[in-house]
Amino acid sequence: MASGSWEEFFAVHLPPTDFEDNRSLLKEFCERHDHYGNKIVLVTSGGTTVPLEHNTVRFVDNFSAGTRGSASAEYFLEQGYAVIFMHRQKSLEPFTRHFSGQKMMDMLDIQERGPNTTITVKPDSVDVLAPILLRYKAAHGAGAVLYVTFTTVSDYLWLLRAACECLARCGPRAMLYLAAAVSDFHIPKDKVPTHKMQSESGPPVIQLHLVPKMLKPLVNLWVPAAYVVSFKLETDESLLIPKARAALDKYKHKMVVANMLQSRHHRVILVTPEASQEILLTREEVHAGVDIESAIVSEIARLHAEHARAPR
Ligand code: 9Z3
Repeated sequence: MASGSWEEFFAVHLPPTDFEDNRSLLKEFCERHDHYGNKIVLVTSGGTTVPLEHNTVRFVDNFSAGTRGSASAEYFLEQGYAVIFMHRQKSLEPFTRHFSGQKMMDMLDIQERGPNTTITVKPDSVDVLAPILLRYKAAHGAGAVLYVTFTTVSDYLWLLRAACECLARCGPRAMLYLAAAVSDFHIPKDKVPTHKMQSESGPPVIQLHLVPKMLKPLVNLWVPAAYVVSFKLETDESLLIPKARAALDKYKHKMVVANMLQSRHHRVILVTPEASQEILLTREEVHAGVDIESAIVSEIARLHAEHARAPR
């Protein structure tokens, strides 16, 4: 077993405590939707943490709020997919993302009448809430969405492999849409102190190691027939397309969605082995609150349908 390999990672790092429960949920969900011949997508969303202590007080984190993943999950449901929404605990979720912060409170009215107090949705907020609530009820009522959560990069990788093992049975009807911002670096288990680091011990020297690349076994071994879409984030525009193309060459998957940190909510480039296609929102669309994920998902769903239809 090569040092730093994915096999070594799973041999050394223990699964999260809720792993078996999540595995059962994933298995049941995939079997059910496979039975009905449904399209099924795994959407990963949000950032991962890298704990600095086993009894974790401090950790390394990243910027991702889960906007991309949570919005995309809604559009996949609209496109008729069954959706596994694998997200960082406490990051944005489909449907409720529209009411994060104080927005929900501002939509409500209260009539205080002691034990007969009533709370109502303000009439002009009903127009906003009703369509979202209807879509939420329809998705949950149909059992079309499954939520599973991770926090650390290790939790994420365990869950990702388990989800892939369950999705494999769905063949080309399965899609992986890997929008989570997964740390490239971590601290191997044996280098992480058990207890909270003490300042009396002086400034800590922390060496991060590379997280093994999981895209290779994922594409080659875990879900070889699936339509795999990875994401590439850069802050230097000159690296964006070359790195997206390098990833496609290396892993031989179907698409890289390339985006820049600064413009990610209004511009992405869909890079495939054959072509690249920019999706750009106009200033008016941004002001009107259009989600770029609507266009991303409809184009990817179209390409996935072609892939699923192709003779093999
Ligand atoms: C993305 O590029 C996503 O689009 C974002 C979405 C994380 C930028 P938000 O959650 O942001 O809406 O705030 N995801 C993948 C980013 C990533 O970490 N990719 C790595 C890389 O580029 C590893 S696959 O090398």
